[in-house]
Amino acid sequence: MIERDLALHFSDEVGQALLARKPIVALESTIISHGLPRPQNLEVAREVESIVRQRGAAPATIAVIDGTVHIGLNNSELEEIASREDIAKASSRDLAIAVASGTSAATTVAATAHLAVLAGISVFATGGLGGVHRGANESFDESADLTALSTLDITVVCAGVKSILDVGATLERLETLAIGLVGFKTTNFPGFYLTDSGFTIEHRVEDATQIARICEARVLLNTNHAALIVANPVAKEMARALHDEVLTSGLARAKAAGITGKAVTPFLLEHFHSQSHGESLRVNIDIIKSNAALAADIAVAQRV
Ligand code: PSU
Ligand code: MN
Repeated sequence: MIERDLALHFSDEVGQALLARKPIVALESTIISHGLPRPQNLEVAREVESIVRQRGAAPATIAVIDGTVHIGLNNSELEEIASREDIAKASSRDLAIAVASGTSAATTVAATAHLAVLAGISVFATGGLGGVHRGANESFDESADLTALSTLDITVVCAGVKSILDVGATLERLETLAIGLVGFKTTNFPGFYLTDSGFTIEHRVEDATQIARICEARVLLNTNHAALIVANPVAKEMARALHDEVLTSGLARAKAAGITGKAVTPFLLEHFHSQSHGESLRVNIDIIKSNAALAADIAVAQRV
């Protein structure tokens, strides 16, 4: 049998934090390689890691580089993920194929959460979750993020889901899959670029300590077989009129171009970035920084 520590390569920082039982925050890499434009992607990835450190936790950005799963990236590895042309987008089903063939891949929420749990990390910060796409009743396009999170004991901080998705259907699927959901200081489910997607959620939490106590109760009640999602709205949302206009044109363009499968989400994100004159990028960066800070606070608030 392959030992866990032989299958995974830990950065010095994360390896030491695991041994010392110090707080750790997992960070996804698809947002770096496929979600943000260059060169800001590398800058943001570094800033996010430093925010996690300032709050007292170790950042563990997760990716597959030349067939090796990395839990925590050093400076040059982070640069590779941000700038190499051969970085694929890997969901959990793609991981073994990338490892066995020696290729490189950034990990989605599904793949990052899977590897974080394997590595013994229980808090994860991302930007937006994947979900049910509009028209999914015909296309069957539902992100593997949802089914992955239905089987993983991890707390995921995100800014809700983007309005490129069918938000209502995504919330219904979260309920069916028994994935926990709390709003951070709100009961309005955030719509990523927008603070309010128009959908209400049941539970509101006020601080990181309260979330850490919920995590403990989940263990006691054995309801921690599925993830807990913390929906954290961005402080200053995107201008609504611009958002709606770019969303409409993006959906139309994706349809006209016949974009399907794993290319849909990166296509729509790129459309937002190129058509919103920097506004979607500003919001996206704010989101990932704020989610990383909250995730670090949750990791620090957990009693070991
Ligand atoms: N949503 C965003 N930004 C992102 C993603 C989703 O607002 O960067 C990325 C995440 O890595 C997520 C993935 O896990 O896209 C979902 O892709 P798909 O819809 O193909 O499952
Ligand atoms: Mn999809």
